[in-house]
Amino acid sequence: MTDEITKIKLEDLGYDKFFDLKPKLLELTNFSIARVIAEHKEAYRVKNSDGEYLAKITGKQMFNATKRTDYPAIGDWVAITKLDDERAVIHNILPRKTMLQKKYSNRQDIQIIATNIDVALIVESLDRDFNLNRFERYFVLANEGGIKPAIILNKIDLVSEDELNQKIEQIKNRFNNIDIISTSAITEQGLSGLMNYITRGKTYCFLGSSGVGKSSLINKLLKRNVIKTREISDSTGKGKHTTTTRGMYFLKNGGIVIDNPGTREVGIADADSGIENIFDEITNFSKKCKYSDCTHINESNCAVLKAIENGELDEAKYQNYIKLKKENEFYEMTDFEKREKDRKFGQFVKKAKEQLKRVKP
Ligand SMILES: Nc1nc2c(ncn2[C@@H]2O[C@H](COP(=O)(O)OP(=O)(O)OP(=O)(O)O)[C@@H](O)[C@H]2O)c(=O)[nH]1
Ligand SMILES: [Mg+2]
Ligand SMILES: [Zn+2]
Repeated sequence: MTDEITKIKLEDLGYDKFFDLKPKLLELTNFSIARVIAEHKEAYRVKNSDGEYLAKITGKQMFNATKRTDYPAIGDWVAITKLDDERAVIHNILPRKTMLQKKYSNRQDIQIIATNIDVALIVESLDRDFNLNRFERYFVLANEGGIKPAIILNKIDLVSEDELNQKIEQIKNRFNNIDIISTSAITEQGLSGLMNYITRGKTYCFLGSSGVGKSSLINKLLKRNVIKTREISDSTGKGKHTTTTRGMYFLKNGGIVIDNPGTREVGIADADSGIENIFDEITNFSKKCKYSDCTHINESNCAVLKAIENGELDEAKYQNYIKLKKENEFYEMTDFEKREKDRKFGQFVKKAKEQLKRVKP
C-alpha cells in the first residue's frame, strides 16, 4: 500500500509520450530507462523507478562518440543495465525532445546546458543594472532549442513597487507574450506564484548570471536548503560562482527543476561592468579580420590586432577581453571536457618526458 504511493513512476521524472516508442525503435527493450540527473567526474547520476545509480557509458559508446552531443547530458533519458544497487551502465541515449545548447562563434563544437527541457526560466535580479539585450540572447538560446522561455525577476525586496512595475513595462514593450514572474527568495513574495507556474512532469531549467538567486529560489521551492547558496554578506561579490555543477531536483508538486552555475558567457556578461561594451567594440573590429574564426591572438591580417597597433583600440581593454574569453571557455566546459583537457595535457607531458629521456646520453 505505502509502496504504491511512494513508488515513483518515470512520468514523475518527466517521461512523456514523446519517448514511448523510442526504446522499441532502438531495440532497447531489454534495458531499463532512467534519467540523467547530474553529471559527475567520468560518470553520471541516473534515476528511475528503482532508485539512483552512478552510471558510466560503455566502452563501445565511448569509442563511437565523436562530439559532445554523443555523450549524455543532464536531462537525458538513457537505456541502462544495473550492475548492483548503486551502479549502472549506460548503453544509449534516447533521442532528445529539446536541447538547450550554446555555440561559440569561434569554435565548431557546442556546449550542452541541459536536454529535454520544457521551460527555460531566465532569472534576473532587480538590484543590478538589468539588460534587455541579455534577455534577448537567452531567448535565442531557448528558441533554438525548441524551449519556451519565461522570466523571473528576483530580489523584488530590494526595489520599490514603482521600480518593479517600470521594469516589467520595459520588458513588455520590447517582447511580446513573455511570462514574467516576480519573486523574492528572502521575503518569499511571489513564491506561490512561481510554484503554481511549475506544473507536474515538466522540466524547468534555471538560467541567469551568477548571484541572481537561482539556487536560493530552488531551495525555497524544495522547502529545504538542499543547494549551497552564496553567503549573505557576500551577496554583491562578483566573478564567483557558488553553484559549480548542474543538478536536477524534484518538487513536491511534481515539477522538475534544474539548477545551473551562473552563466558568464561571451556576450552575456554583466552589463554594469562594461564587459558587454568591450565585446561589442571588438566584434565591430573583427568584422574586418581575414579569417571568420579569427581568435585575434596571432593571426595575420587580424583587424583587432591592427586596431591596437594604430591606437584605435585600447590595449588594456583587449587584454581584458582575451582573459574573459579564456575564463568563459574553461568555465563553460563540462567536467568531462576539463578532464579531457587535463588528460591530453598529461599525455603530452609524459610524451615530452619520454622524448627527453631518449635524447639524453
Ligand atoms: N535580497 C535578496 N537577496 C537574495 C534573493 N535571492 C537570493 N538572494 C541572495 O543572493 C545571493 C546569491 O544567491 P544564490 O542563490 O547563491 O545565487 P545563484 O544565482 O545560485 O548564483 P550562482 O550559483 O553563483 O550562479 C545570496 O546571498 C542570496 O541570499 C532575494 O530575493 N532577495
Ligand atoms: Mg547557484
Ligand atoms: Zn582577428
